[in-house]
Amino acid sequence: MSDTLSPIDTAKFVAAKRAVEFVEDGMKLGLGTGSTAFWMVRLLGEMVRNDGLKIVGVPTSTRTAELARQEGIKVISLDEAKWLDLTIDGADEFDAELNLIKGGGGALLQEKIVATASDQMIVISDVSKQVDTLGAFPLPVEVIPFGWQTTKALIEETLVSMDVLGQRTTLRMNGATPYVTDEGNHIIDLHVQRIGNARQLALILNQIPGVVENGLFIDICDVVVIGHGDGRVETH
Ligand code: ABF
Repeated sequence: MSDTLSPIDTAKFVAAKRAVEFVEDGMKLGLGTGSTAFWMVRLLGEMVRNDGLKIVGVPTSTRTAELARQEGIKVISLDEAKWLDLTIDGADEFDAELNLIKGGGGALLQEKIVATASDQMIVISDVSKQVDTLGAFPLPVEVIPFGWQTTKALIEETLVSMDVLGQRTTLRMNGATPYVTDEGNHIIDLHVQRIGNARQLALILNQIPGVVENGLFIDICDVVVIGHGDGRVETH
């Protein structure tokens, strides 16, 4: 599967390969979304088909559910699983405290619910996602469709009033029409550049009426497995 990969795909592959070493027979797994997580799903599929690995998976998006079923992984709902042993997922950024920005793939709501309902969360990532301070990647915020443009204005007003790092915060819907999530909600991207207090921002955002969830994962990730283009892998 990994013979002629580009450096970036090599990094994602080796991170996924290390992460699936944590998977044991009988586990109930949260299956992440994104290109790195998709390597993990494919590797688990091989283990199910070739080694008889017995697992069930709760996907964090419809596209992960489709891939998992194609790979022969038994897919169940989170309500059927009730609780998970381990979630393996990607990220858009991670810092030294293993706090994350996630949701660039538009799946942050299911990802955060599934990761929180797990005994352990492992993030798999290429080294380019490692940052000193979160924020260079636009922070996705999921809002309900009702009055979403007003909610966007409320978010901007709140961020300016709390003077997020004293920098002009720009909000942008990705593209002319908002991205619609699996739940039919919209995603607003916060271009803050540097988030000085991610914990505070995460709490304040979710107090704003109309906001469903945001892409800051604080105190949720337990381990980050970092892949490099030369095949090296490190675990933090
Ligand atoms: C998903 O993985 C999203 O939360 C995040 O945006 C994405 C990262 O994608 P990739 O692995 O393709 O870089 O969990």
